[in-house]
Amino acid sequence: MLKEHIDNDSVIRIISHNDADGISAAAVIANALKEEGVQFHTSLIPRLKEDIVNQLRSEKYDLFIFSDMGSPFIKELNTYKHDVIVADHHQVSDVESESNVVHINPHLFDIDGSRDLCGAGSAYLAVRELDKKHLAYFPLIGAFGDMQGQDGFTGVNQLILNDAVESGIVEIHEGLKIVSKASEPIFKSLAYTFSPPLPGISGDLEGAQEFLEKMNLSYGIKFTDLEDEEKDLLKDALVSINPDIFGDCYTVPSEIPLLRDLEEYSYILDACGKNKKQGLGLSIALGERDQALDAAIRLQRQYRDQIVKGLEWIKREGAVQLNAIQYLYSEDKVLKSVMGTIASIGLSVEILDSSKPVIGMSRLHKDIKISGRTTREMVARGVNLGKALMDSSNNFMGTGGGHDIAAGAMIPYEAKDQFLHLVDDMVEYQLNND
Ligand SMILES: [Mn+2]
Repeated sequence: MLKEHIDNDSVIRIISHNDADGISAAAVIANALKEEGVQFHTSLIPRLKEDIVNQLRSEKYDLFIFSDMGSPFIKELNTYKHDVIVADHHQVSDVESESNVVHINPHLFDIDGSRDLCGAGSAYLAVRELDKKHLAYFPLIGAFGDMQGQDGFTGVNQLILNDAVESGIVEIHEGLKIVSKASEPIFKSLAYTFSPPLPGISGDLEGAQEFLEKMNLSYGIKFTDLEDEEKDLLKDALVSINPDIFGDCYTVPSEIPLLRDLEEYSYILDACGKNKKQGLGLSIALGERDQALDAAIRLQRQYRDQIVKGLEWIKREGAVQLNAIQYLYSEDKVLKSVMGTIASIGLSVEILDSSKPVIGMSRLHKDIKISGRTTREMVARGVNLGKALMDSSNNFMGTGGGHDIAAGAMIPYEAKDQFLHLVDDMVEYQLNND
């Protein structure tokens, strides 16, 4: 379908999610179309809702591409007069697509969409046949954005990695997986490394300084400026905290240093999206540098500071414990903006009890935005947060859903306590009936 539209000089509408995966999804499609000389118009939005789907219907484009979103709206898209491609990896409904809709989603093939393929991966599959293997690094960036690459790539992600390596765009080499090695003083590189987690160091600037001082390493210089034997000393000390800190790094050697590491690239896009500057992220992915990149790095610094503040808050206040879940609630502007992120990191750096899913709640006027996070161990024991948040929010006239390990919802403020108890009961039920 896409090839036909390219041959017919169609103008294409891309709608994608505004997070790192969604920006990467838009980037892989937009770069492919740009190379083919096709005109397109892109919007990056926080979530697709029925009114947006109905509004888009009247726009005069020949083809609509929804990426990292769209699967729940196949029924509506079937009634479009236009051609539509949906490249998503979120849970699907049981409505089958009509002939005007191409639906790409791992769940349709019993592939795990929370682990083995991301939205950018589905988007890549839509353009791959146009001889676009050199763009295969974007789906890997998207996978990192959705926390799929951190323990190595599996499933379809692994096949995409093979494309990327075969085409020569991506190289794999072993190294220390700490962030901003060449751009931040080393104590910040360590404190801003959340994945893999370094308990006592991740998110803790003082902890990172003390750790370095104990080894007589000066914490104010950059990792890249350390002597080789100092690097080895640091590596051994970090490996004893978390062996995963040394392992495969995925790089694009032809990129500038700041964007060379795929995982770091995803964090820069993430910082853009979280600060509502997703367009900036996409322009970088389309090749803009200089001022665009400076602005993105500034956003990233600010965002990292916010995460550190959030983690300090969790350490100070702790989560409120219910039977099967725990929750965080805040009306503070900074904390609200990083709630989902600090819930995830709080679990991984062990300042939150990992045996209970975390429900992060941020008050937005009359509503509460919910970010639910749990661990792979809890999912293996039966927890499905996507289902729990969808069913419980629907009960209070809210909306929700997502993946088993990470999900979101929006509910009216008045329903807060009842909602929490319902989610608590549902998770307890999931654990007892697996
Ligand atoms: Mn995604």
